[in-house]
Amino acid sequence: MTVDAQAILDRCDTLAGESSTAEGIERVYLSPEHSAVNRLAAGWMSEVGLETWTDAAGNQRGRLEGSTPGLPALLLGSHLDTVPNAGRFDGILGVMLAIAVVDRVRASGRTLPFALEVLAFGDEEGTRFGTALLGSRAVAGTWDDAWWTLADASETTLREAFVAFGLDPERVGEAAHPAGAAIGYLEAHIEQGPYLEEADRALAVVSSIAGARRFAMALTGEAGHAGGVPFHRRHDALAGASEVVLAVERLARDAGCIATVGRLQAFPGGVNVIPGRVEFSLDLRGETDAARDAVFSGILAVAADTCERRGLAFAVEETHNAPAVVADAALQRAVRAGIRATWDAEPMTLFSKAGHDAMALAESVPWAMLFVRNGRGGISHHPDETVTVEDVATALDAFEAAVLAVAETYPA
Ligand code: HGY
Ligand code: MN
Ligand code: MN
Repeated sequence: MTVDAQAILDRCDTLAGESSTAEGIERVYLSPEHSAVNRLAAGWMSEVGLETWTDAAGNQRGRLEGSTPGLPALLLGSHLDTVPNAGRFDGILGVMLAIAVVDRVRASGRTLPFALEVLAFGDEEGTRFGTALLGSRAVAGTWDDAWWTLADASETTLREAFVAFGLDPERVGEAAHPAGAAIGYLEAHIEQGPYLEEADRALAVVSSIAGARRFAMALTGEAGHAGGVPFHRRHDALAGASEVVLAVERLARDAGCIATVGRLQAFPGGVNVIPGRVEFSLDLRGETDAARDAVFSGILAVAADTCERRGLAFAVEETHNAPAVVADAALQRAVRAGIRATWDAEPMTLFSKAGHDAMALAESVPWAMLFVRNGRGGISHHPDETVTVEDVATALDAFEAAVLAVAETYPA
């Protein structure tokens, strides 16, 4: 009996129990919870015949040889880390589907013209250190040593977190797959949007992923007495930031991009004190980098004008930048073939405004993605994230058929 859809959902529930918070799910890179889910994933990988290891960046990996040992691998995977108060399927479902596909291939007795590698990435979200895709960028060979000094909320640096997790920072490069060692990357992921549900479809192939940039912004004015300082003498950083936040929404919407201020803090934070400083985040995405960057220029112009009028100072630091990427045409065809194998004759295609590890892998290998319907309005980064066992079963059939479709056309 191979790993079926119900077993996949049960495993997502098991992993949901590995959280740093008593309420909700939060699991960040290089945490004890990350270590725990790596162990669980390694066990399930071993059960289906994968040789497992934790790589030099803390990703949990498994490999099943092809027709002869040492062949280049088709990579299958997603991530096991989460945002705060997460759902139980974002990333996790893709890793569990990848393991189940390997189980099906092995149980069928087929040997493929390539190896299969399952990758459970440790940091897609960037929740702990702000910069995202750290695990998958290590595998893609695009690690940036400037990241070592990134610090989390407790001032622990990435370098210190590596050592505490049992990793050697000097060896992070060993996580990268050597040139020619991977033929491509396929990722199955819950759709983080409403479009499959609206179309009453279970699956879609992803055409491209939005380019994303993240920033830490700050406005500095002058704290003061909430009663004693008349309006004309104020330099209220929160009133200024509020103008900028509304401009973020307006400019992104007008340009067909999407932007979010997810975190904002006013200092000193007294209810009877005019905020002297506000720090806030900006998450900005666009189908093209040019459209996204034009919105950013507009936001900077509004910030400059607001600061001029209100006597504020403005500071901005970029914390993440991942270019828009287009899925490989041949691998998209394989995913479409997989979807057709589930009696969906006209596979739906979606552009992903959500970021994925595929953006990092795109730097080194061709990629494609399979989206799985997310019930309840497509809500994600939220406990109400939902998939049905029927859709997971359909996704498993499609993902397996997509892998076999790659095998039929390989080497291209
Ligand atoms: O933010 C994103 O789009 C992804 O879920 N990390
Ligand atoms: Mn996410
Ligand atoms: Mn994700």
